Amino acid sequence: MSNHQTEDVCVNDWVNQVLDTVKHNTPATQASAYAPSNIALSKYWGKREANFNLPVTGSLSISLADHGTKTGLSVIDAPAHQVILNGEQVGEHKSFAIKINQWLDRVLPSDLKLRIDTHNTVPTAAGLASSASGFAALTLATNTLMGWQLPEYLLSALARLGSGSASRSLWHGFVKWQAGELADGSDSIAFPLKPQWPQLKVGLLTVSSLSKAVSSREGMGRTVATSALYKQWPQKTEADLASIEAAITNGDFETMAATAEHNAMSMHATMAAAWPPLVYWQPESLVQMQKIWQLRQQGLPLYFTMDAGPNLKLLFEAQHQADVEAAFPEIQIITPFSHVTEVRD
Ligand code: 2P0
Repeated sequence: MSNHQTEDVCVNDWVNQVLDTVKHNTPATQASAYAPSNIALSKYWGKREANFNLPVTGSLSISLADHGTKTGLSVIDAPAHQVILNGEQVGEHKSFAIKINQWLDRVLPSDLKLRIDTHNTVPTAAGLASSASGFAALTLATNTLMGWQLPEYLLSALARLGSGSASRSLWHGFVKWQAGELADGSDSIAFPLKPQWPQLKVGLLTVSSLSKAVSSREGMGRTVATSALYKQWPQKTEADLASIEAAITNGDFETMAATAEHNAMSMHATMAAAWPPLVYWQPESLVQMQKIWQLRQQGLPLYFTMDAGPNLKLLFEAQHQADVEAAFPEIQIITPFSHVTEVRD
């Protein structure tokens, strides 16, 4: 048996162990769930183990309210699952369908086949990760369909098996994913943080809607393997995470947003030092960064973060929305805490 197959067996053993604890009810005929996208303020970049998607460090995110994924599941009488994305059937050999099928085959009885109807409410052009909200919605919907009634920490761990950042997308508001230490990842789980920040705004600034040439998964692997600067990253990002968490508790916008921007720039520096170099920015990304730095110099409390793509996510507070809209007429603004009543304990 190859190493990869052995590790796959380990993941399946862990899943079976978790699902052995639940009552095996007859599945419902259909179920659906919604999960928001999330933007990390301190980033997940690098895995200590790839089969369980275990991160080198913790990370902390803000969920994007009604920007996310709604997934409907229905039991079908067919030899294979059918994956539908935004109304169109996805071929079984597409990586999107392969990842979903792999996740479902781990958690479902082999004779149960589903139609998976996935709708992203995030404009694809904004380049927001849909794998996070996608796997979170799939996990929540499967939990309902199968009547598992699993606790949220286990749902977070199951969502992580699909995509690391999905572990953070089960909740609205601020969410922390702790790295954990155990080999099977049972302590590498996310949970929502209590503080809410109704004035907080996230502005999506789309620089390019082209799909990226290098996936996050490949990009982080390359960075860990070849970037000398990556050695500095775990310490830097853990310090940033602590500082952002404290700033959120204290309602200290400047510290929270400045640390998030610094964290994103540091992550991109580790990528640039990888080989072959990994630069997700477009020239226009830098133009927008310089515009933000200039506005900040003029006194506007405006910061940004960036992920594995060329688009910027601006961070500011409600009282500055008119100034931000005047400077960036094309910006799309999200109020993460517009849905505070939906935040689950
Ligand atoms: C994050 N990103 O914390 C970071 C910042 C991208 C840059 O999580 O391999 O799609 O499925 O675990 O979750 C994107 O990585 O990667 C990501 P996998 P994922 O949001």
